[in-house]
Amino acid sequence: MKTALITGITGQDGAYLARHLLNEGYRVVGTRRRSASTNTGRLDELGITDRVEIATIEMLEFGSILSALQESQPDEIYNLAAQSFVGASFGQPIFTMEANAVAVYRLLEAIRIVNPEARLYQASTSEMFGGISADSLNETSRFYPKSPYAVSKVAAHMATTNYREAHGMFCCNGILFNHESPLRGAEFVTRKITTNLARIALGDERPLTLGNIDARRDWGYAEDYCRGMHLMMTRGEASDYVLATGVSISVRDFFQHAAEALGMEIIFEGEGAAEVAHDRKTGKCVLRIDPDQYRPAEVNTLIGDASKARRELGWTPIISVAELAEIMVRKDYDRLKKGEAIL
Ligand code: F7E
Repeated sequence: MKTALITGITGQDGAYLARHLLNEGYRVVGTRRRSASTNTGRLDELGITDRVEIATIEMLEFGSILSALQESQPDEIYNLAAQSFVGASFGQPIFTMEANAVAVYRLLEAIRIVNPEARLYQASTSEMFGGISADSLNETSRFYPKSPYAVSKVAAHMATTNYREAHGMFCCNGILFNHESPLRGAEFVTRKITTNLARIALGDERPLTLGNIDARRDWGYAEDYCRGMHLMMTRGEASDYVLATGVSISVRDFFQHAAEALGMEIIFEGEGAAEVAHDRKTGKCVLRIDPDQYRPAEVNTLIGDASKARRELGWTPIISVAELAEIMVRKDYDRLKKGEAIL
């Protein structure tokens, strides 16, 4: 039986990956930070809390990572722990660099010391391309990070590649474009849209507020992407892979898909910060723009080209963005209707 260590197991990707690996027959050890409360909501929702071992780890502490590796003796390590909110990284650039980049060096060093044969998956991101305007971004595209988050992820990406080249370790970077699900954190735009539309559909009068609704993203379904992470780790040789759908739509279009799935008929009026959206059926104002949500530097458009993953891993995303919006908003509607808490 193989052992997988997943840092950040309590997040969206950690939960889906844990379930996938359990189904593949792995022993799964997940790490989380020490805190007063244990947030296993996503693992509970997938019904796997009792099937994973939870270890406490502090990614800012080298000794803590070293002990976790010595105790769990993993064959595969999936580093999903991060400060993953791009917007927040502008206010916390140093913490973001520590948690997302320096921590990866600690992990790489610890693996090299404890067991250099262990395989590492590093969660890289499409945000690294940031300001590159290309129709389709792949593993050879240039990086142009536009936020402290993206800068930290470029550093981690390069460190991971360097350990592969310098020490011959099996280290791969998964360059994942945005991937969402009903388990997505409520502060990310897709989930913010679906939780708030569900609330409005159930009678709440307060409109949702968003920032730049013209930003375009290549949104896929998180479970598809977690399957891809595992495929990267089963190869004979380590390499880096883009996972993306190849379709990019705006925040405005995602909002529209989700609203339509709840039976709303959306009409947009006005421009820029004065733009609003109404539901034609009820006459309710459902969306306003809040300029406080604008980022100091924005990534306008991202579209990925996953042809290497398709060719070498046989990976293809299954769920389209319109289906994704529908799955998410229906789930949030059902949760709120039953009086359940939003994860
Ligand atoms: O923003 C715009 C915002 O926060 C998407 C992370 O998982 O994916 C994620 O990063 C877009 C941006 O995701 C609001 O300005 C408008 O253009 O959902 P997001 P992200 O920044 O793309 C990548 C791949 C990662 O690696 C990251 O860890 O939506 N937007 N209005 C808004 N965004 C938010 N959050 N809230 C708004 O009100």
